[in-house]
Amino acid sequence: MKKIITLIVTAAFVAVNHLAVAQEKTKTVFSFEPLPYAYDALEKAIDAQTMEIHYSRHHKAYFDNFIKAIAGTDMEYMTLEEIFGSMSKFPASVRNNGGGFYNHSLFWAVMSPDGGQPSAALEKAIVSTFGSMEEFRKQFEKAGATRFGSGWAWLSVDAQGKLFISSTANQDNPLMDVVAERGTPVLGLDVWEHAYYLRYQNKRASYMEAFWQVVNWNEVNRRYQEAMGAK
Ligand code: MN3
Repeated sequence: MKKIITLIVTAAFVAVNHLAVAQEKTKTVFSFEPLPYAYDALEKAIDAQTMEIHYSRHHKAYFDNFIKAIAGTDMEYMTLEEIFGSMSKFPASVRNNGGGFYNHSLFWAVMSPDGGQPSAALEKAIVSTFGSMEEFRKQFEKAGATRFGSGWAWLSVDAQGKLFISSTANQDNPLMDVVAERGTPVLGLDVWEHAYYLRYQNKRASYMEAFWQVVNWNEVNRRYQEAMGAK
């Protein structure tokens, strides 16, 4: 009898252990989300052809190459935030394509043809950090304008809950441990030439100025609130 009970207990233990391993080994679902508006929805700032090429070719290629780069590795079980937090341990293909996948997903979300206004909380934080909304826009545009070559301009929340503006090269972002100024991005602007060249040619400054007309403040407000809630 004792032997049978031991067997049952052992079997149950093995089963529970298997279940725990199976749960631990659930792959993360990375999905290529549809653009939340039509290609021509942001015409007042970005033309439809640029949007179509940018989303369906550039962004899609980053996504596909990221999925290939993590295939068969532990990264298939990690979130993007976890991967970025240990970015220095992983290959450049993951940094470039995982960054490209995340950055563009954020970029589409923080734009909209009708994006509302900064919330009272966000506007207060922007004014207390940068002096005024106007000064914030100026500093953000400067971060993009002074990025030599390709990269991004960001508004992020740091570990102390303070806003800061930064710029990263290529497809890096403030979540990565390889980046000097780290935080949670709430607004990002792609300043690669592919983001603006058809309409603006080499006039990056004009593109950045037009960007404010299509910022989805409702989404930026949501991301700001979420980042502050996590402090
Ligand atoms: Mn891009």
